[in-house]
Amino acid sequence: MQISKEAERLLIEAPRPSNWVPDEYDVGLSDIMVDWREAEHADVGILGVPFDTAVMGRRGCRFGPESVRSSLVFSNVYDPSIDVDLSSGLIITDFGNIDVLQTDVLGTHDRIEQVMTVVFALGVTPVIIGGDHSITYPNVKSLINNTEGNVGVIMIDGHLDVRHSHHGEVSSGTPFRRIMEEPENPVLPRNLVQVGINGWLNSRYYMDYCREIGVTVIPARQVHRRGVDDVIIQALEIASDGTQAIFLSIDIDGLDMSIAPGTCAPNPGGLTAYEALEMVWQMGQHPLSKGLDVLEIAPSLDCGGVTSMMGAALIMHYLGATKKRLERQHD
Ligand SMILES: [Mn+2]
Repeated sequence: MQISKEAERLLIEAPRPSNWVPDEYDVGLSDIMVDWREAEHADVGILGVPFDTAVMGRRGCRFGPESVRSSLVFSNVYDPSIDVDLSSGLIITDFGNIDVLQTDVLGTHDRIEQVMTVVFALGVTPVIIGGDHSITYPNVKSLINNTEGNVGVIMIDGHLDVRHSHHGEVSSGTPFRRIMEEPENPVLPRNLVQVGINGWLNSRYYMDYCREIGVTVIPARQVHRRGVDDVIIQALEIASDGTQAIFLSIDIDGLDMSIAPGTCAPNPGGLTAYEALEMVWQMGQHPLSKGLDVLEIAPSLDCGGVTSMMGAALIMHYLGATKKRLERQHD
């Protein structure tokens, strides 16, 4: 694949994890990945964004791409629970990490937009490993740059992330207001769904704002009580209504703190592993699904690496779902 020199200059090769214990009958994700420079095409492209300057609380998610990648290497490419085998039929590459500016939030967002706009233009489905939640703005912006018509967004998060600012500046708490305030409104409030939002972590003021403009907020408690399948159907209906593309954004703090402790602001009562995996599996198969980011995993705050492993499992489920989606499109 050919990408512009400008975009290529902003990519840094990711280190290849080396702690794999070989078994001739195991196929790991790293065994099937292709080098994007040599491949004619890729279905999925992994990108790391090692950036956490926009986190106002406990930092550390700049090391997320490294730790999630080293969990990904332990992933076998077959999952009996969904009966998907990635060893054929899905071309996956790793573009490496975007060369971020830890001293400059908006400058970093510009760089992400430059690279991601090129990646979407190749027809690749990106899986972005963050990094803090501020980067969903350039991720979605890049999808908008490649979409005729509106874009729907489903986010999994403990927090609404629709703040005006932190001290007048863009932060990891502002991306969804920024997206909805883009000129010409390519992401309408009625096409934004927020799942996993939870108690004692949000302001009434911002909840009222979401209600007033028509954003759909589904707190984690509602997911537990209604059942995840019902929530998935509703979220996909809303995000696909009149849109041409759906972006899925996962802040790992949408998941319960027992399975995702390694993050800035953990979530007591958040989504279970099953609920989150099922959401990714079903939502990723939707014909409009165009990309995923998995954010806010901070290995320095983690316990035994479980949060990185959870992030890796969500990514694997999205890869499985993407394979199913593409198979259906080719039929
Ligand atoms: Mn968030």
